[in-house]
Amino acid sequence: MADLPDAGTCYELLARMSLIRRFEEEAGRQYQRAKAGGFLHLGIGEEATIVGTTSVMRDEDYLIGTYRTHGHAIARGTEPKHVMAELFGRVDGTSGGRGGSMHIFDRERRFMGGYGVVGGNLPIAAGLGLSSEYKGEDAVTVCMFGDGASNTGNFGETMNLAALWRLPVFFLVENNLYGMGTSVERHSAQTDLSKKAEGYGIPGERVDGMDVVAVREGVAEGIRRAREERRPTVLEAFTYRYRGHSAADPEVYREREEVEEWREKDPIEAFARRCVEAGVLGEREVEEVRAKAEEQVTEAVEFADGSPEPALDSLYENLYVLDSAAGWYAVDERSPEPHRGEREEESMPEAARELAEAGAAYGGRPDGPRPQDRPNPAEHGDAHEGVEPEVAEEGGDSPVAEEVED
Ligand SMILES: Cc1ncc(C[n+]2csc(CCOP(=O)(O)OP(=O)(O)O)c2C)c(N)n1
Ligand SMILES: [Mg+2]
Repeated sequence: MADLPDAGTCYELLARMSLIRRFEEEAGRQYQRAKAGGFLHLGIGEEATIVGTTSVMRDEDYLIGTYRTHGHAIARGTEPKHVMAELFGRVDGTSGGRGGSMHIFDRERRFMGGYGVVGGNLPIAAGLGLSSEYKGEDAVTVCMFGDGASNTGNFGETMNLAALWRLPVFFLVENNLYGMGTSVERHSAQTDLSKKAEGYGIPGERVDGMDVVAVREGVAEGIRRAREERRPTVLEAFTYRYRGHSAADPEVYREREEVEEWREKDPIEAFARRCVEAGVLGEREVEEVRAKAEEQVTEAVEFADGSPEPALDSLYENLYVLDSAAGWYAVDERSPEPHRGEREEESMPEAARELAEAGAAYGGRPDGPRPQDRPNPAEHGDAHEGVEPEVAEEGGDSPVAEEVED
């Protein structure tokens, strides 16, 4: 068993894990009260994997995760009140209330999200690694994803480029034994997930994801390899979510006894016990950590509740890209003439107008019209007005039309 770090670090690890646990318990409660909308995926039980990982990252390093990332943001230093406000869909949320639970984001702390598409964060991690490489930065990108995500095409494509281009990326598989209701044995031909990138020459290790100290050690080595040797690693951390996949999960795929067994290995209880038995922390400190977490989460709920809803006329803001990535994007495949909401191209330079006429959509420019100055399609009827929807001819065999009728 890996040695305990110094008392200050132990205190900090316990405090972070306890805060995340308390936060998520409360998030679940607020969801049931309909204060938080959309989907809600809790990582209760996975705190040692999360905190063990972030605790050995530098401020300059990037982190990107999945849709189960309230804890990851808090572990990176995002204030719980801003995460709670995001769950509540309020303006003080990390994404101004637009992302909700699945899209927590904090650019300042280099937490690059919350990502809803399973495996979709992997290529983005490679991109972040490539940008660090390109800019000659020392930063490492840590990419965390689930066991289920290791089956996606993105996994192979990302591993290939990460190895080929020697990107400073570290991959951590949060193996909680299930992808929704499907166990690893039933969803992955190779059940040793640490071996899944072996063919690309990427080394893999396995670690007890319920042991925060073990995770720290494994991750520290992987990050070192990425930073110094420019070589990626896959670390598979065995962990467990005590709650369902999302808030709406009847959990028919696992036995109650299995959950109980894993509860015995509760990463927070186990670590607190170990610290006390080793004389590194006192009972009083463990109690203090709990009380502080309680206090912070109560404050977070009050803050989120007091934060305003986004204004209705801001509905069309921030739809495309950040100001720093201005440009034209070929996303409009409707018809070449300008549509409602795109009138600003009248004041655009010739090149931009040509792009618009060729069917590109305006993605925002720092010196261009602000989104709120554009006509609001909601006030003027359907933004797609004038475009005939594709309708199956009578007697036609459109499967879509049939499905609708069913
Ligand atoms: C590309 C894609 N396919 C399917 C889904 C639906 N889906 C959401 S979560 C999930 C399971 C993923 O499991 P895993 O990667 O193990 O992560 P965990 O939820 O266990 O943290 C699936 C299939 C999705 N969001 N994206
Ligand atoms: Mg999983």
